Amino acid sequence: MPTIALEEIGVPFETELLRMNAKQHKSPEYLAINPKGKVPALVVDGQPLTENVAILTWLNRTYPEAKLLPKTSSELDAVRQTADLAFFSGTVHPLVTRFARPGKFVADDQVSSKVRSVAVQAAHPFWSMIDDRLSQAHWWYGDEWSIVDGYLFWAWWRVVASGFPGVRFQNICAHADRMKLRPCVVRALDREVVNVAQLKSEGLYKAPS
Ligand SMILES: N[C@@H](CCC(=O)N[C@@H](CS)C(=O)NCC(=O)O)C(=O)O
Repeated sequence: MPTIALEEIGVPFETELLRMNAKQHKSPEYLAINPKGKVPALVVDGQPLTENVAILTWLNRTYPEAKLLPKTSSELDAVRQTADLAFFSGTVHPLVTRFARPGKFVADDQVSSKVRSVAVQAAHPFWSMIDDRLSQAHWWYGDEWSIVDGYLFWAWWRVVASGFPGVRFQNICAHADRMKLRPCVVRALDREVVNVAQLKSEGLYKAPS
């Protein structure tokens, strides 16, 4: 999602493809950037910033004209936006990972299919809550698009591409369709196509399960 945010801002930036199937995110070069071995990391003037919540918050503060998050009138409302980003980062994102890449957690095929079904059950109330929220408005914050929509879209796109039958959550599906029309998302997905082609050419692409 930092890619969606950076595309929305319109500032020049470069992305670096990490070959996770070749464990490049655990290489000494990458660990020097992010010792946690996690993606994403944003390097600003040679200084790395990690964690989606921090990266998106920093981008919002640095480029306020891009309106990645709606303007707030109190400190409490501003921190509530952080809570929304943290919800996607700390609750939704890990459940999506357990569904999309269960083999990361357990090698045994039967156990990993159990990981997937537990992730589906655990995620259900959250998808329902999000779907209800989107029945009231087009975007997470009503009429105003924000990068929280970007995080939701990323999570949904990933889980559906991995075989999650998302059709019962009609409002999230409609949200994803709206997102795909936004130029920042079109450009971010174009970058993804280039990355997938590159990984395929190197024999390092693993299709979502
Ligand atoms: N808390 C981190 C988590 C990021 C995360 O889990 N990224 C995944 C890719 S979507 C990752 O780096 N996985 C590699 C691994 O865990 O080995 C954040 O929000 O930035």
